[in-house]
Amino acid sequence: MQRILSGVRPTGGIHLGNYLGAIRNWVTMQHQAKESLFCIVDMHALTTLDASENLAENTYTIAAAYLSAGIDPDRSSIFAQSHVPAHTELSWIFSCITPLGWLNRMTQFKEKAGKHKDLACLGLYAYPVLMAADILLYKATHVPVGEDQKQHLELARDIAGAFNRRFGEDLFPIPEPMIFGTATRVMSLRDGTSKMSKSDISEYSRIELLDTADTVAQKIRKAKTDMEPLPDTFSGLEHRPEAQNLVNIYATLANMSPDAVCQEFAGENFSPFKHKLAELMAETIVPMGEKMRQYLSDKAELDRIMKKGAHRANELATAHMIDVRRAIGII
Ligand code: AQP
Repeated sequence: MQRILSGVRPTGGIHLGNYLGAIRNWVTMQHQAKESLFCIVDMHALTTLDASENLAENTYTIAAAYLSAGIDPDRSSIFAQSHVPAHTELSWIFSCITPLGWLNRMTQFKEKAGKHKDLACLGLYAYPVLMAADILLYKATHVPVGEDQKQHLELARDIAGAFNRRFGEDLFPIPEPMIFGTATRVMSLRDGTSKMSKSDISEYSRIELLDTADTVAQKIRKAKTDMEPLPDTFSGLEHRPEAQNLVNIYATLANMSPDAVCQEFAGENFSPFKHKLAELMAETIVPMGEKMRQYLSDKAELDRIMKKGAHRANELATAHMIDVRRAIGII
């Protein structure tokens, strides 16, 4: 792998889905790639920014989560997206070659805009174009993300191809999505048909990386399940989305197959399973949360790490934007 890039929006409540679906994979991949860049995509957070949210604190929290999960700042660049102005410059250039028809297909816009599409901001609609710029600015070859970002990644590939054809130069490599593991789509603990999300109004829908062991246990106890016992194979969980989700999370945390988890608890009700799941989860989450609190108590250190990351990111971006401007004819 030549160069990997990924990011998380600092929208508060970073959760188990962000960790298992994305960040955990980055930790391994940083050792396999020639170069890795992980940004805190604060410009993306503006698309849904709530007046009550503290963007600055959330930005530090995501940086602390990267470090606590095992991203090594001496190996990978950790930085805030807004500290590299070329993201928005390239995004504008891409906006001028991206047909509206491509954006109209984006399901995440429809989900996030909800019933009041006309009131949604332009930034939310253009979000996938900025995401394409995030990736292509660094000529990233591999992008490790959760399943929900697959469509945006396909758009980034289309935009790279469109730019290369329009300006007759292969300036942008076509990035490969890296969506793997048993937790590519961790679902809400309250509704097994919607994904675990930072913006869900119910805190009981997600396990946050800063949750204590007691909170984790309480959220798992209250997690929605059904009255049936656990079957001896995963396929026996058909039409039971909440149970499927919990078994998948268990399998990922314990490094087991979902079938092996079902075999272990076959015929039992959810109570002993949930008890063990809460323990497993706390073993992963609680030490990470403690490290995050330590990092968060030293913002100067987080600033230093993000400044170093932004320096490297700006170096790559500046060199690449010279080629982009030349290809277009911007003098
Ligand atoms: N539930 C999930 N399961 C697996 N992976 C997930 N990711 C997000 N939710 C899940 C992955 O986490 C990375 C960062 O996501 P993001 O913060 O950029 O935005 P998102 O995908 O919209 O995540 P959220 O948590 O739902 O945030 P809000 O509510 O603010 O929009 C991505 O790789 C994503 O795939």
